[in-house]
Amino acid sequence: MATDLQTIITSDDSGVRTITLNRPDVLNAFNTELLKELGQAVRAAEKDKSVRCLVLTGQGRGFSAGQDLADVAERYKTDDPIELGHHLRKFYNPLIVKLRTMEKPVIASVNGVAAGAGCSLALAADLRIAAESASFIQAFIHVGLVPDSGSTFMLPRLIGVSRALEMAWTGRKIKAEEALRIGLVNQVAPDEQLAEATAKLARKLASLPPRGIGLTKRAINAAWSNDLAGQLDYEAMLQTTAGKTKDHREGVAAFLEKRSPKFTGE
Ligand code: LHQ
Repeated sequence: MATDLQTIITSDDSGVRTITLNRPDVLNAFNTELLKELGQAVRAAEKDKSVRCLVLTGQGRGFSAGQDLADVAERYKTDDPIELGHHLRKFYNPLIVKLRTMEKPVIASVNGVAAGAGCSLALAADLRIAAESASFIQAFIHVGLVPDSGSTFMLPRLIGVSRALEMAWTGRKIKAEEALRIGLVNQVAPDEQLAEATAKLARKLASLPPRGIGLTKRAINAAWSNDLAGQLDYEAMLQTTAGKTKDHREGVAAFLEKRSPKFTGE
């Protein structure tokens, strides 16, 4: 693993790769360096067969406060002002697509505030565990922008159209407890137990059959645009693939032999 990283920290444990955003002084706001390093680290996690679950979290008291606005302001002063659409297409959009389509579970362990594109990053994960003190803010409107980095796609799917619009229009801070109630997060843990709760879930997911896990993500993603007949057919196709894995045979044998299965990813 790379050791010269400036803006993220990566670590491995029991098939779980954790990427920690590491600009705590600015609540892990995204500057270009962070976007580049995060993009590279996510691509590496996808390729590495030993990684069976990816966790994203933040160093310090924030998860991420979104785009670094000081960086944006600096660029507006120059002859080469930042063009936001270009910046999104170059850095954020490929990252969000990768997280949504990589066939491994991605958990956002939301340790503090997730605002703007930082909120979008949390939404792009498959599962979210929030610390009690964490919060979610669609901050875009406060700086005259529209939600980006997939927020307009994920938010209505997770919490419904009206709640999504309310969050996006008002930029209201949603605390962890409300986030759990409306389905924005899967779990809330006391602050001091967040890392442990995340590790428990991540290790569990990492121990399950990787093909089954990955193809399930593919199927659920496809369901957003398929009709029933198409989805049933897609399930049948994916099941043909899953049915040919050794892990499937192992699961069946373990059940009949009344023992725990050992999944290898084959
Ligand atoms: C920050 C930031 C920040 C720089 C806190 N930048 N320094 C846009 C453009 C381009 C393409 C991609 O997409 C986007 C989408 C976006 O992400 S737009 C939305 C950007 N984010 C925001 O508008 C959120 C701005 N931050 C806040 O509203 C507050 O900081 C929150 C509510 C997140 C946290 O409030 P507090 O807990 O009171 O912390 P704080 O405001 O005191 O922040 C701590 C430090 O972090 C502070 O620095 P300082 O030197 O004063 O201690 C902030 O300036 C810095 N910081 N967010 N996005």
